[in-house]
Amino acid sequence: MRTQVGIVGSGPAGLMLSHILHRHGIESVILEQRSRDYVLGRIRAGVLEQATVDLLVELGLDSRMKREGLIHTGIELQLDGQRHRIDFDALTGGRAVTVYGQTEITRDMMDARLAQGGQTIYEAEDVSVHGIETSKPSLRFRHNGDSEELQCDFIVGCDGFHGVCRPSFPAGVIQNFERVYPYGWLGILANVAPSSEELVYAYHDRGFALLSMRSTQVSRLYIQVAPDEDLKQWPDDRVWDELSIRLGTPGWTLRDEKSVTPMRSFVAEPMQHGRLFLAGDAAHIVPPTGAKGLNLAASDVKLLSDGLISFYATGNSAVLDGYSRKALERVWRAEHFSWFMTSMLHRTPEGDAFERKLQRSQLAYIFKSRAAAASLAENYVGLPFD
Ligand code: RFL
Ligand code: PHB
Repeated sequence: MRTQVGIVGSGPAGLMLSHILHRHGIESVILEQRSRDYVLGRIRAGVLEQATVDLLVELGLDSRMKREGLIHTGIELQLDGQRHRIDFDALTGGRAVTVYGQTEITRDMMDARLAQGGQTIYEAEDVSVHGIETSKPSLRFRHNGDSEELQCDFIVGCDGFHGVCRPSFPAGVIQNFERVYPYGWLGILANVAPSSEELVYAYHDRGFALLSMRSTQVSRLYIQVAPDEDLKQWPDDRVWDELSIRLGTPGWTLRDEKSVTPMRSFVAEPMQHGRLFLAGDAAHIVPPTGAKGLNLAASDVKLLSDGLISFYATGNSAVLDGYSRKALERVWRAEHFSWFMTSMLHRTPEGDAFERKLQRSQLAYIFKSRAAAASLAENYVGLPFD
C-alpha cells in the first residue's frame, strides 16, 4: 500500500489533518488501533475555541455544530459559594467559545471521511514506524491477521499520549518536560438540564468542582479526587452529595459510566524528526482545567497542514521545517494557562494554609481587576492561530 501522508490515530488530530489534506488534493491513510465504535464511545473534551470552530467551518464540518453547539460568552468562577462571571464578550472584544462534545466532532469528521471515500483502517494492530530518516518512511501493522506495509512520503503521529510514534524517535532526539499533579477528576454525565447557563469553575475547601454541559438537557460534571481514586468508593449518592456541597447543584440522574482522569502537564520537544511529525496529545498533554487539549490538537494540525500543503505545491520544505518551533510557541502558552488554572483552583492534598491564601488572593484579584480578568479571558477563548 502507498499513500502520501500516513496518519497514526483517528482522534480529532488525525481526522482533522486528513480532512485538510484531502481538501488540498493530498492523499492520506489513517491507521487506528481501536474500532470506530470504541473511538466514538470515549467522552472527552467539550469546549472549542473560536479558532477551532473557524477551522471546522472552513472544512465544511460545521452543519451539526451550528445547530447543536452552544455559544458561551463567559464562564463563572466560584469562591465561597459566590459566583463571579468572566465576561468574554466585554473583555476580549466579542470573542466566545462553543460547547460541542469531542465525541460529536469526531462523529461528524468520521462521517464526512466516509462520504469522501477517505481510507481509515480500524483495528490496525502492532503499528510500527520505519525509515523516518529516509525520504520513504513506512508504517507496518497487522490487520485481520495479515501483515501489511503502508509506504508514505511523511508519517504523522496523531496517536495520543500512549501512542507508538513519539517512542519511535531515535534515542536522544526528544527532551521531555513533565509535571504530574497529585489529583484527578471524577467525571460524570447526567441527564439533567445544566443548572447554570455558563460553565462554573468552583474553588472549594473540599476540592475543585466543574459544572459543564453537552446540551441544554445534558450536564457534564467533574469533582477533584485522588489521581488513583477507587470508583467503588463513589456510589451515585456520594457523587450527588459532593456536587451539591461544592457546586450547589440540584438532583440529577446518572447517564453513563463514571471515570477518573489523572492530570498531568507534558511536552515533548521537538515535534519532528526526519519524516515523522507529532501532533496533538502525541506530543503534549495539558490538565483539562483550561479546556485546551482538543484546541491544541486543532492548532497543531493547522500549522502542520500549512507545511505539507506548501511542500506538495512547491517542493520546498521551509514551512514544514518551521512546524515544531511554531507549534511549540502555542503549546507552551496553553501549558502555562492550563497549569495556572489548575494550580489556582485545586486543593493540593498536602497543601498548606499559605497555598490556600495565595489561591484565594489570586481569585479575588481576578474578580476585582479588569486586567487580570481580561488575561484569563484572552487565554480561555484562545489566541489566534497566527
Ligand atoms: P486522541 O484523541 O487521544 O486520539 C489518539 C488516537 O490514536 C489511537 N492510537 C493508536 N492508533 C494506532 N496505533 C497505535 N499504537 C495507537 N495508539 C493510540 C487512539 O486509539 C486514538 O483514537 O488524541 P488527539 O487526536 O491528539 O486529540 C486530543 C484530545 O483527545 C485531547 O487533548 C482531549 O480530549 C484531552 N482531554 C480533555 N480535554 C479537555 O479539554 N476536556 C476534557 O474533559 C478532557 N477529558 C481528555 C479527557 C483526554 C483523556 N485521555 C487522553 C486520557 C479525558 C481523557 C480520558
Ligand atoms: C467538559 O465539558 O468536558 C469540559 C469543559 C471545560 C473544561 C474541561 C472539560 O475545562
